[in-house]
Amino acid sequence: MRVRKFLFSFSTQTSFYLTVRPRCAHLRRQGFSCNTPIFSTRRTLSSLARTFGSGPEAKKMPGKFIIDCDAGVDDAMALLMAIDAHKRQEIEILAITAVNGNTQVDKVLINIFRTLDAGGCPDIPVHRGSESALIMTPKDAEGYHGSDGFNDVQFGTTPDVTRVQEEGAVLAICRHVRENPGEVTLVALGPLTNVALAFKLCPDITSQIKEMFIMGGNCEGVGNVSMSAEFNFYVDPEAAFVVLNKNNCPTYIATWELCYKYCKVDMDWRLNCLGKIDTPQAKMMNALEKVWYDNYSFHPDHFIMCDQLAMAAALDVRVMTKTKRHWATIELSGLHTKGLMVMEQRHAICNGPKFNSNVTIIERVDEMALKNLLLRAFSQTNETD
Ligand SMILES: [Ca+2]
Repeated sequence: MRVRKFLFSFSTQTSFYLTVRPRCAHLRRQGFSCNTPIFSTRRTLSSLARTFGSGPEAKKMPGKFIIDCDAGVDDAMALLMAIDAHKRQEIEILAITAVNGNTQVDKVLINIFRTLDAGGCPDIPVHRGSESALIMTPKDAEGYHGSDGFNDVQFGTTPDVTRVQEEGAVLAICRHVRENPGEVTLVALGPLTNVALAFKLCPDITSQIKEMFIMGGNCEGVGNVSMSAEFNFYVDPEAAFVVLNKNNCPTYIATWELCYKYCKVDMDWRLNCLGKIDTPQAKMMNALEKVWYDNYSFHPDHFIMCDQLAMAAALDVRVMTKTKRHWATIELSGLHTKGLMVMEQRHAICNGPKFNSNVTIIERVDEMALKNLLLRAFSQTNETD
């Protein structure tokens, strides 16, 4: 790498300005296109950390989180990871917003509150969001998490849902971002309906969000709910289209291929290491996932995680060991391809002077770092409340 310009200013806000020589093979592998400068903003420090790997400088600074989810079994585990970081004061969860997806939004709320209670953080604000997709909610996408989103496991108790905030999810997202410009990390773990509505209602926030981490879509055309579409983008493709075409902040995506193909934590570790922890949150997750282990044989030796991967990347940038920038959008009308994430891959365009990426695809994760975050989340005690 040859650095043409390198300017430091050590005042209260360290600025960082750097221009990278085109055709730098190292940066190209990391996802920077030719002629793409690295920005001279505070955001630059985290993007440089992502580019140049591990080390003390790569550790993510404490941040303010909004988590939009359709809980969902894997959402619950991702929430527990965030709750653990919240209790350690590594992050501050400003709000959790519920969206229709794995189940109806009112059941999503119940699952969120059950997870907060198990994690020992019952007072984190929760907001009710959209109860349907922007245009049409597909009816053939439900059921993998049972009718209630938590595999219909009977717990014998019902969480107090009167805690739900009066303010709706979309307004809460807009308000928090505007009150904390440049500081909010938005982690989206369900269909992107709430986020798209927030972008439409308050377009100024698209450039005020610090960064987004999304679980959704696919990078190799492999689907799960249909032959070519991943669940979250399939349920509300128009919302995914709006978000990817309106976003104006670093946007990281954990695709379905990362989940089932490129992240391979073995089931033995899930059952006999993570599964042996005896805490309320571990017991809850074990009960939820046991339904799958007893009834499905899909990749029996492979513990497939989805929302956990996006959350892990948001909590610790060192989780992402390989990323690549792309310009991506969503197929909205294909008979067999509706909801497919389509990425520009034409060589002449991707390497042209006007190429501008809108997403960063997480291609590989550090499985040890991921395991450590899960162990922390399952082992947390409630004594630090
Ligand atoms: Ca989810």
